[in-house]
Amino acid sequence: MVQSTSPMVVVANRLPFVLKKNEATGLFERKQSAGGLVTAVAPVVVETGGLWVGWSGLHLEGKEVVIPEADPSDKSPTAGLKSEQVIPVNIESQLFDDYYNGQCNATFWPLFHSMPDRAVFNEDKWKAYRKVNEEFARLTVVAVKKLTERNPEQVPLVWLQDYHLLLAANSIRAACDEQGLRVKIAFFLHIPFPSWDIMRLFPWDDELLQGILGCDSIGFHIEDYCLNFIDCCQRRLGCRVDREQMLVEHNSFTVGVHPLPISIPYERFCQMAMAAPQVVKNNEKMQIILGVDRLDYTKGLTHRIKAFEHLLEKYPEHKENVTFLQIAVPSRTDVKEYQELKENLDQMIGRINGRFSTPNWSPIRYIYGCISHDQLAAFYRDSSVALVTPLRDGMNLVAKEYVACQTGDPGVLVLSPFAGAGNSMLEALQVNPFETNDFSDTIHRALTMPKDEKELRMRQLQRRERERDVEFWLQSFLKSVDCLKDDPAKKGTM
Ligand code: GDG
Repeated sequence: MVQSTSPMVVVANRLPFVLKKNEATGLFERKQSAGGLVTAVAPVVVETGGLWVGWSGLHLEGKEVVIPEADPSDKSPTAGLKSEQVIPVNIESQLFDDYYNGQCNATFWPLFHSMPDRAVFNEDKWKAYRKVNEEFARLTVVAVKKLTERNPEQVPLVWLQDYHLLLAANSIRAACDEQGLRVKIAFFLHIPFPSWDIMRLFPWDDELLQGILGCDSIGFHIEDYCLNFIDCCQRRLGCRVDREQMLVEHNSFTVGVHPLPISIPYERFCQMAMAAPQVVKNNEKMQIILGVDRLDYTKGLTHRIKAFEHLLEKYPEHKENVTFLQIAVPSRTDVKEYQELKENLDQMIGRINGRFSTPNWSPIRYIYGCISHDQLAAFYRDSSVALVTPLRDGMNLVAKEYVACQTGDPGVLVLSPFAGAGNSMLEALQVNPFETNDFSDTIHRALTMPKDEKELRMRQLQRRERERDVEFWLQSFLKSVDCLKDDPAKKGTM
């Protein structure tokens, strides 16, 4: 296991588990939340006796959230996290809505994905965002104080996660300075960082950039996002920068910027794929083309369906021989744009199935919902082609999970260059999702690719992803903040 020299305080919008009320006892219980971040980071928090600060998912309007201990049967990565290691953030529901739906999802999500036409700029939401960030900062300082009292020799490492917490660093630092607490602050962004030309549209871009620069160390998935950030700091704030060393000088501090491509627990997916029962009907002739995404406009679902329709028009030999299976996980369902996207997809799929279906075959199977990890691993394993074709995506873990699950005859990964994953997964077939004709040709090429070529491409993808798994990511992060405990068994870092 990767070890840290400093106790870690993870600060994220959400706690690492979901709280559910047991109707029989009236008490809250922990339910696992399955994200890769939790799997990777929770063990380090447990091992360093650190803390996790985050919203509990509940609105108790002023009442305290009592965090339950883990159930003795809990085998999840958060099972070792005692209730005193969890600091819940409690925000009144209107303020939370303005911060989360208003600022995070209606402004930052589209803007950072370079879709400014969809972004809403509203000063009241920005004020709500500031306020909520201050509350997260206040509780983070409580965490730092707790850890310092326990061991004054160690400097706690605060790790802020994602676009929900862009402004927290400066408040944390100011309060720690005032109280004489030492602290190291790092930040990691899970979505892209856009170019200066997009970022400058945000009316409070200077405040936002200064907020991020309150950290000692800043991580993005890939070098392009790092360079975009550095460019913004230079052009908007006039900072001195070093693009080679990826350093930004701000208020006479030097901040390090690091490309840290996130990944998956590779071996876990591999084992799940080997153990999972068959979910796709065993039919030699039928090839499955798979899509797995949160239902989000950044994921390019309508472009993908359009390309699949064009495939059936241009290459009619695939009729009755391929099925496109799209799993779309419901997301932000109370937002109008997401509801419209769902209606649009329902209509497109209905129309295409009406147009091409025969008595024994429908071209598109569509699951609007969440399936279990075991089922997901089996779908990955049994599909001939995976379409990971977002219009813009920070990294995209589905591409990596698909590769890890190719434990039998390998399939083909079709990947958009607009996903961070496109930067390193070079043996995938790359396709621009906006170019429908080329997209259909690429799906055809994937469906008809010779076995040798599939194997060659997949083995290389697997070799890289196995080596650079989520532990490698965590290790690289700890190294970037100078907190990696020497471990003779450790793998090489980037
Ligand atoms: C953000 C960034 C970045 C999907 N369907 C089911 C299911 N999933 C799981 C997948 C995968 C995860 O959801 C989706 O991860 P992505 O990376 O594809 O996308 P975002 O949710 O947008 O994540 C992204 C990521 O943060 C990490 O930094 O890569 O760019 O946008 O793990 O397996 N899981 C289950 N059932 C499903 O039906 N259990």
